Amino acid sequence: MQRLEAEAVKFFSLPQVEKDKSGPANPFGYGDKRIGVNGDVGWLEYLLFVATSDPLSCTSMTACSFRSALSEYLVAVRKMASDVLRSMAEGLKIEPRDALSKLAMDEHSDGIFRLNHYPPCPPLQGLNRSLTGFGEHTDPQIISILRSNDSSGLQISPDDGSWVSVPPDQASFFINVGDSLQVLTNGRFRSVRHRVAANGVKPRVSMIYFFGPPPAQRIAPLPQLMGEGEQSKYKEFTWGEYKKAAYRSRLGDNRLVQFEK
Ligand code: GA4
Repeated sequence: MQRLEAEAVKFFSLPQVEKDKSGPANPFGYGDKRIGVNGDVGWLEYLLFVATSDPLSCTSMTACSFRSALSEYLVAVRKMASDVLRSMAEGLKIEPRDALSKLAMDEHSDGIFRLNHYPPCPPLQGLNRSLTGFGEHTDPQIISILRSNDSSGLQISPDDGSWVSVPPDQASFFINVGDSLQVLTNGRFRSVRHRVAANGVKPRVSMIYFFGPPPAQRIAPLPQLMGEGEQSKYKEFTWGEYKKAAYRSRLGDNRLVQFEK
């Protein structure tokens, strides 16, 4: 965690021309303020990677130390996600216990890794508002595992429309339920809207692994979880179809609503 954070800080402190050589993120690579391809912006810069299970190759020494820290982190975070999903299956009394974890751990599963850097934002003198670091949204995948440095900003929205700050803790992981897990559990686990408020003082660095299933995976409530007579709340779709629709949407859109019955 610390090595990867240090490598990320090193990368983000490179001159802009150097960072631009790894971008623009479309959708993968280095991105500066633009989020996705549909006009969303935030007060951050980031690196987005497709997180495959293949070892990553590297061309220079700097790239090598970054990539080795990244591969090591990815191996460990995948193991953690598998354990978390197993515990969730246990909590839901689903058999087999790997019913959820195998979707995210399959060799064809669609993982994305994101390193975000939120620089301190300029004071908004006279304006009674703050800049948005990363606008409110839900994650389309199954679960996301976030770890940040000791800097605040992450907020979640319970159903009543309020916003609650998640206290920063660099020794903890924040596990977020994504849209796909909401469907797989027929709404028992809820995909949570979250956002990052820009901070005027301390730079925030976060690393997030988004666990997506294989593209051909059908996303529907697990039959072993359904009660007698319980109907699916959602129309049928595959992860590939959902992801395609998600990437055409704006960040803050409710992406599940068009799949609700
Ligand atoms: C939100 C969750 C992940 O950060 C992400 C984001 C993706 C992107 O940054 O390219 C999206 C966003 C996220 C959902 C809607 C689309 C796609 C930006 C955007 C406007 C990597 C993901 O998988 O979906």
